[in-house]
Amino acid sequence: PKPIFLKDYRAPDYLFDKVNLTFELGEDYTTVTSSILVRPSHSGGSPPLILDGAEPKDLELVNVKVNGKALQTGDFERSQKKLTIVSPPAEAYTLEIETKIQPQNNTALEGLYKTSGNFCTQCEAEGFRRITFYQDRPDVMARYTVRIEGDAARYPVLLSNGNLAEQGDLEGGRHYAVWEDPFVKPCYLFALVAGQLTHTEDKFVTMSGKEVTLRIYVQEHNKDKTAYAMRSLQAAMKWDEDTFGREYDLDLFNIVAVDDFNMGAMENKSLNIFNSRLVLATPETATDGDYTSIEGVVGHEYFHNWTGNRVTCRDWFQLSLKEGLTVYRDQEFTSDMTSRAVTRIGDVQRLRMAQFPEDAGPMAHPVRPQSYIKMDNFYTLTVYEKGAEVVRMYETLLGKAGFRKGMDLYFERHDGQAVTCDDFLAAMRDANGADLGTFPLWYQQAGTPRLSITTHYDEAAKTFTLTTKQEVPPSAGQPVKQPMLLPVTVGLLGPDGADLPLSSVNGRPLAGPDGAAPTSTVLRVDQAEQTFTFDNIPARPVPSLLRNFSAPVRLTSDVTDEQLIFLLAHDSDPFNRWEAAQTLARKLMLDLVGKAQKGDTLQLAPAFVAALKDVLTDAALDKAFIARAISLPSQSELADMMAVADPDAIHAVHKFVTRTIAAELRAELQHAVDSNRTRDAYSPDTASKARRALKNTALGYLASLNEADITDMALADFRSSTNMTDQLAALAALAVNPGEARDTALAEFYEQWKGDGLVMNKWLGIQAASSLPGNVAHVRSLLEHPAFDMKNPNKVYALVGGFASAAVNFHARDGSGYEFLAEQVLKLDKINAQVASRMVSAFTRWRRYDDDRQSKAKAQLERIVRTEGLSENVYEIVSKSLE
Ligand code: HT7
Ligand code: ZN
Repeated sequence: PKPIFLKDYRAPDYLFDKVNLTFELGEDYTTVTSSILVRPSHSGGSPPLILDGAEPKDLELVNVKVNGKALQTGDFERSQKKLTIVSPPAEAYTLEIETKIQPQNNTALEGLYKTSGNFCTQCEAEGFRRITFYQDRPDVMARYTVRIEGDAARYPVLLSNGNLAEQGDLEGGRHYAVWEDPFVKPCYLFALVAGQLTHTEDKFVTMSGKEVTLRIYVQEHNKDKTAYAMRSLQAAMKWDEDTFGREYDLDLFNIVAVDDFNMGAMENKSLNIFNSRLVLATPETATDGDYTSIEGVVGHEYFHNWTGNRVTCRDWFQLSLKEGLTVYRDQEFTSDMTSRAVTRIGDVQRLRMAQFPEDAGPMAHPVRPQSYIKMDNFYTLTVYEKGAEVVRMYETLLGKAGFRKGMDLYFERHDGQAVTCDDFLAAMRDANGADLGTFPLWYQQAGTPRLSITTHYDEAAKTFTLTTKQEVPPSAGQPVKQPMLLPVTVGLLGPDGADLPLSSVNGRPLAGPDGAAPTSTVLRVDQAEQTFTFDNIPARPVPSLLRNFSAPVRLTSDVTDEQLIFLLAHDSDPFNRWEAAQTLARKLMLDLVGKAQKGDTLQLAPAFVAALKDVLTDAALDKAFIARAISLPSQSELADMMAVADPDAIHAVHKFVTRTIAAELRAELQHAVDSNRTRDAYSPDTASKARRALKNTALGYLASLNEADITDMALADFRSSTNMTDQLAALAALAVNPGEARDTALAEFYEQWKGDGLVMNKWLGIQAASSLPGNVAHVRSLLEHPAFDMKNPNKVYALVGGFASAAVNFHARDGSGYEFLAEQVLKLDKINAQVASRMVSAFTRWRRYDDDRQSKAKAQLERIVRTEGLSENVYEIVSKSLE
């Protein structure tokens, strides 16, 4: 397979002004007729028109006409994945193409496919070419009219983008609907849904007084599970008006929930299609985490209406233009709806746990990648989460008001266009007259910058100096990198823990919005080495560095353990309070890992336990914050920080530290459980979620002690809980230790929930991710369980993905975990290449392990890459991993 390069981008020779699509839905096949008004984009010659398509087995060409006249052999060429109109007219013309497809056999879940008997589409990134031949690229934007015809009994609901223009009955029990979308769009935003669905309806009155009808379509048995998604949608519409002045632009907004979906959701114009796990929620079946995800993802897809749909990407290399920006927007939405500090902590945790490793592995790529084989492989944490951090850095550099000015100019300049990340940067820069220096490098250089900061206090001069050094590590194809502009937010704490006023840095006076000296300032770190000296610092301060995680870097500093404990107790920046505990925990645990590897006895620093106790018992703190602050860094985060990752030693240390904390803070943890249990009816409000988060974190600690009274308590909680958050937390606590209670709880949970596919995914996930020795055999047996289905992505993510996320068993010394994953990847690849490539990605970090594990993982990667008929998706990940 050949890569596609950003540097080869060329504007299309032909534009499509208007597209009429007709779908005749059938059981054996579906006929698609497209009629496109084609216009040459420039004068001078009429080069061949090359259209993208799928292989003949997935897309049958019936006929092609130009201006109503059928083309003869020789006038067009159909190759494996293209249709070429050899000599098209030099003036505007109508191109008509008829194709036949078999959605019922489409297990790849891209293009038009069937899920639970209903038709549905997924066209991003390049799925439209499985429906008909087209210039399948985002810079070809057209107005669409869509006519859908189908059996009225089987498919009573017929939906597409835009407004319903017409509907009626046809002969033979069939009916039709015609949808018109007044906005131009690329084909990746096209959508069609047809089937037996019911809907709930509400409305939203926009800031200009327009009434918008909101509908959520689900299967009949899920009708009572849409209330939270509907509320989230209304909140998102209001938030986008209040925060960015963006109003919804049609009279109807539809969401459809489907069970079989490769990703989370899709922002098709006015017809969002969602994985059902991100729509359906009742207190009994969805956890607090699910509720938070639903609100965030409903918001995310809605926000795409402006950042993605009204202004879209010129090409797929610019994906972060819409995704990084929209993730930033959904993070801000969640912050405003819930707790800003806790949201930021969660977002940074995810970045560190998953994006940092990606940025240090063989698939490392810039936020704007420079090449790809399969675009689906670039819907990555780097493009999404690091991309959001890049957007956040504009906000940090320009201030909230400056960022809003930049957004306004971006929409003013580019509404209705397909643009690039450079256009976004230019809008931010021009709206503020800003000097963004080396900031564009964030779009070009892969890898997480390493920032080290050393400090010096000059008692006599009353100055405090920070010396910064930054380095961007080499990555595939980028051996040498330049320093980038990093906004580093800093505060200095005085001896009483209060922020010191910062009157000047490097001789430049500082002033906050009110003219007074601020207590935080943003340093522009853009050289390999720099110094920043603060004047008028009366006593040696404790520095609070990189407040709110103001740049996505790996920070090291000379801040001592005692200073970290001080920051944990006093920092006015809540993110850095949490970060202080994490930094300390990471240091202590990595040190213990070294000891465990040598077989030394392990001891946990009493000062650390005491600091955690202070947090745990501080009644003034937000309970959700406490839950986060007492949680240990994840095992994958620790592995990522080691020269040679040792999953067994990390697991042993994690277990040891957890148990030691549980034993030493037993009374406080028990109190946290008892005092936060409630008989109140479930509510997903922030305070109630915080209470449950603290209770369940404390329960997790206590369960690690594996004592009979705690097991009895967890089992009683499991049986008496009235919501899924508490029930699943109790099940997870019981599942940590092998034995009767574990088996009983898993069996009871299965009996209670076997009729609910989404809940069963949680049951599969808990078992799959277990660290109990030899779990691979159990996971293998679950492949045959009725609760599992290889064709359903959610189930694969729960069982196969869950297994690969649990380091001890996936990296089992005997190689059984690697063998298991390779087998599943090869099976899956025949069914759904996108899902297979997500699963095979667990192998990408194989070089981080010891020689023995490396050779076993490599053998499996070689086995995969040698396999005949491997998809491009899996090939790209595996071949890059082996490079
Ligand atoms: N923009 C959407 C991306 C998406 C997708 C991409 C590839 C394959 C399947 C997919 N389903 C949805 C989702 C989003 O970021 O909003
Ligand atoms: Zn998105």
